[in-house]
Order: sequence, then structure tokens, then C-alpha cells
Amino acid sequence: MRRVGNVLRGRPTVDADTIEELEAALIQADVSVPLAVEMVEQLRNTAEANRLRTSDEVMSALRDQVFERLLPYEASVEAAPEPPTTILVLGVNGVGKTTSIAKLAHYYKSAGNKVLLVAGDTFRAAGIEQLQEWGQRVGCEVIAQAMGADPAAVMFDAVQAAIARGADFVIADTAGRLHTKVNLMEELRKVSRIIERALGRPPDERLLVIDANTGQNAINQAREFNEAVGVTGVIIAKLDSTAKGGTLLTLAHELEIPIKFVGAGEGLDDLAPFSAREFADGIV
Ligand SMILES: Nc1nc2c(ncn2[C@@H]2O[C@H](COP(=O)(O)OP(=O)(O)OP(=O)(O)O)[C@@H](O)[C@H]2O)c(=O)[nH]1
Ligand SMILES: [Mg+2]
Repeated sequence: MRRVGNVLRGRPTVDADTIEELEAALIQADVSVPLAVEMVEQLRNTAEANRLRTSDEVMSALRDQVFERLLPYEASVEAAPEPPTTILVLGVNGVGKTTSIAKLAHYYKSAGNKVLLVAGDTFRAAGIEQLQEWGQRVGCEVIAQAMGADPAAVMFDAVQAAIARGADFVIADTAGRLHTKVNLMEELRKVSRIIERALGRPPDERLLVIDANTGQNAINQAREFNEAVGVTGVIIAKLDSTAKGGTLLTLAHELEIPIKFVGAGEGLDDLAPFSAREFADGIV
């Protein structure tokens, strides 16, 4: 949403035209049209009520608004009452699932937890190897089977191994899948059921990875994955590679799904719990 800030920059005072331009900039940054209209309306009201004139004042009002809209959806992954906390990571192809899992593993391991990874993407040999390489770099065990194995069977074994080894966190990869493919979404439900059978409860977190570059389609993805397994939170990946990021506001606004982590880079340290304050401040 950096370009939204650019609309105001370099203008000493703000008039009605500027506010119109802000609306266009919000839409360009992937904020949905109805939400952009609502945001600008609110901004106009705040500006009038408080006699805001300078672009700094309007910018700060916009920042406050973004913060207030996102704050209710700022959340993190809490440890389950009984270990292992089990995290199933989902999403369409190439959004950044496997990389996010490596970063999550590093994040929890650095906090002193024993983390176990599960190579649940059995669709591609490279998918399994990729997770194994990350496991080595992070320094945590990866439970894997051969390519083509039933992902549900891999998950079942992994949860049992995690219980036996006293792991604190189990983070499971899944194959990228189009949210419109009914049989693949059914497979996810099966994976979730199998984890429930092994663990006595469904996976504690079903985290959906959304590529920050995805526009309105992110809403459809979130709807379908939510319907299949009940998404408990979102990881926004690749926020470093876009000047947009308004998807995040639309997701929170339309689906009321918590945003748990933000990924901004390909390195292990490039993941942080979502902060509404930081995101809002980043607009300028
Ligand atoms: N710049 C940037 N690149 C990222 C980020 N996260 C992932 N990537 C890159 O995005 C590409 C895809 O990442 P993966 O983690 O393999 O994505 P995936 O969802 O597991 O992909 P599939 O398993 O094929 O569905 C890789 O080149 C990653 O390095 C991020 O936060 N920022
Ligand atoms: Mg992957």
C-alpha cells in the first residue's frame, strides 16, 4: 500500500480531489472497491469533523483507520493446551507454503521449542526434498515418506512420532492445490480427519498462506479453504515483493479471518507475527 502514501506526499494541503485519488490508490493496492469507498467515506468524515487540512494530518488519520480496522484480526498461534501444537499449512500452488513452514519452524525453535516438520506434499519429489533441506538448515527432524504416498498416512505417522518424541510443535506441509478442485479439497478434509484420529483433536491451526500479490482472488481462496477445513488464520507471504498488500485489509474485512504471520523475504528470519501497527505505519 506504499503508493497510497505517495498520493499525499508532497502536497501541503488536501482537497476533495486528493481524497478521490486516495480511493483509486486504495483500489490499485488491492483493497476491494466497496471497502475502499467505505474507507474514503470514513476518512472524509474524520477530516471534516477534525478540520484536517495538511496531508500529514490526513495521512495520520488514514494510518489510524488502517490500524483500527486490522487490530481485531491481529493474532498469533497459541500453544495448544496439550502438546504437540499441530499446524497444517495450506494454500494454492507457489504461494510460499514450504518457505513459510521453514520460517515458522525457525521461529518456534528459536523460542526453545522442539519442532517436527511433516512432508505432506507427497505430490512432487522436489516438494519432499525442499522441506528436508529446510529441516537441515533449521535443525529439526522431518517426517517424510516416498513420493506418491498418501498424505493422510504421512500425517498419521508424523503425529504419532511427535507424541513419542515429545515435540512441542508439528508443522505439516501440504501440496499446493487449486481451491476450485473438489477432490483435492476433499483430500485436505481427510488429512484433517486423520490428524484428529491420531491426536484426539483436529489440527490446532489450519493456516492458509496467501501471496500478498494476489488481488481479489485471495478472497475466493480463503472462502474455499475455510469451507473445507475451517481456516484458523492466514500467513501473508511475499509482502516484500509488492507495493500493494491491500488484500490483507479486504480479507480481514470480508471474511473476518485472523492474520497470524507476515512473510517478507526468502530467509529464515523473514517472518514475524502480524502487527497491525507495523502494517499501518508501513503505508508511508
Ligand atoms: N520475496 C519473497 N519470496 C518468497 C517468500 N516466501 C516464499 N517465497 C518464494 O516463493 C517461491 C515459492 O515458495 P514455496 O515455499 O516453494 O511455495 P509453495 O506454496 O510451497 O509452492 P508449492 O509447494 O509448489 O505449491 C520460492 O521461490 C520462494 O523462495 C517471501 O516472503 N518473499
Ligand atoms: Mg511447497
